[in-house]
Amino acid sequence: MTSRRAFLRGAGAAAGFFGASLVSRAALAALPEAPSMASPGTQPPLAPPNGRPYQPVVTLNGWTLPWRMKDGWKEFHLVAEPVVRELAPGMKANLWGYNGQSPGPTIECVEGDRLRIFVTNRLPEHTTIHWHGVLLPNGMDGVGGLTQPHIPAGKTFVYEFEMRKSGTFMYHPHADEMVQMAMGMMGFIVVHPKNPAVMRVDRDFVFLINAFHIEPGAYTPRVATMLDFNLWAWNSRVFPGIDPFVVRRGDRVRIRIGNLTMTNHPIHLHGHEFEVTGTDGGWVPKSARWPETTVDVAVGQMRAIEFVADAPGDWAIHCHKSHHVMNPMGHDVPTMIGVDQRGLAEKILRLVPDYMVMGERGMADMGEMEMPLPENTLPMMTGTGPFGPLEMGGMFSVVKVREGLARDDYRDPGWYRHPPGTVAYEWTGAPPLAERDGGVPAAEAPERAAAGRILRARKPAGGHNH
Ligand SMILES: [Cu+2]
Repeated sequence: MTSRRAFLRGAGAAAGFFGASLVSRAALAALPEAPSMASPGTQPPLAPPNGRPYQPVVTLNGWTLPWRMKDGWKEFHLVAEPVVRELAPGMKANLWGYNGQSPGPTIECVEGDRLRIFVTNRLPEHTTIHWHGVLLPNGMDGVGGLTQPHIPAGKTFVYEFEMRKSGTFMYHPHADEMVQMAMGMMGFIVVHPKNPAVMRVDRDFVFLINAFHIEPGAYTPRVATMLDFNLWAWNSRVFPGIDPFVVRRGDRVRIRIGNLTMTNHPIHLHGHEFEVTGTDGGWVPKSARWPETTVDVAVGQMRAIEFVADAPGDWAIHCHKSHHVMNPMGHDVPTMIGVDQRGLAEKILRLVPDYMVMGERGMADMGEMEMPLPENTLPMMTGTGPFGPLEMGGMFSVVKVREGLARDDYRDPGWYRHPPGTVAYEWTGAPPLAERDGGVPAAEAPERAAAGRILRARKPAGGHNH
């Protein structure tokens, strides 16, 4: 133990002397392997190969970091490094993350486990890792300058602590925080209860809410943005790049949602009621839960929601801030609803032959048109469902509830096939009567007919006022 630490310090010093590119030929032999992930797709849950058993989580568009057991410690190796992350098909971003992706891999362990986490810094600047919500010795808390020296570029530091309680926590730098989090550095920590029967669910998903500011055509986020982010992401993915949550009808489902952006996100699930069963402070006692369909996840919070997936179908799950279910858009879009642009368009078309009249009837047109875009950006409102354009972007996905899936089957089952007669349909009878024209027969709706007469009576009076 002591000799091992001395060895690591020695290796670190040598690496510093030879430069970052030589880090660790020697040290790597002693360090646990640092697996790297090349795919932005949701990886199958990692069944624990050793230690206490548990039901593993599924990281949305992510993965769980393998570990090795050594002398009673679970040893993990995180590598902080620049990564290229596909945010959705058609757009890649130069981010900073861990082990090949942003966010970093999920760290899973069990209450009572002793963790030794090696953190190698391959960034061009120093970093640290703070273990948000974990109860640990002060010197392991990862606040650069306060509880430890920063991890210089090219060096590896070791964190050691025991997981005193189960729950859902997050990790992120506490060093040049605004830049490093704007670049995508964050990850989840799931500590499973010692007794697998406690808080047991059938499917357990995790994702972090994050946000980026990348100008259309650019690849690297702006790092000084405070509010004006234009890519609202779940695990560094935006719709239509976010995988669905595939669940079996009757499953008890948990979704753990952490927010490391700079604003709150009201996450709304369709077709089901859920309860908040956990926060980054721990599990919520049963007596303190109530039914919800929207949970507001404030800045720096985690909320675990649970529901029984009893309704088959494709159920939307999304942030309820409507500008968070859009991809990059100009904020200068004027309200054109009801504005007759015909005269204007004619004049502009003489100068700009490709000019398109937009917004006159709302912005749905934009979801249908595939307009030419700059390289490496995404349409503002996009995606196609079984019935047409979805007109979404950003923080939107679908919970797909299906009959009879295998326990561990998370493959996308395709769109839901609605039983005949269960889809909203067009009325093809007589056209509705225009009540303002006095068309509502008094016998059918006397109060509405009366209202119509009042409207007509008032109109001339209003006109004289001007
Ligand atoms: Cu939001």
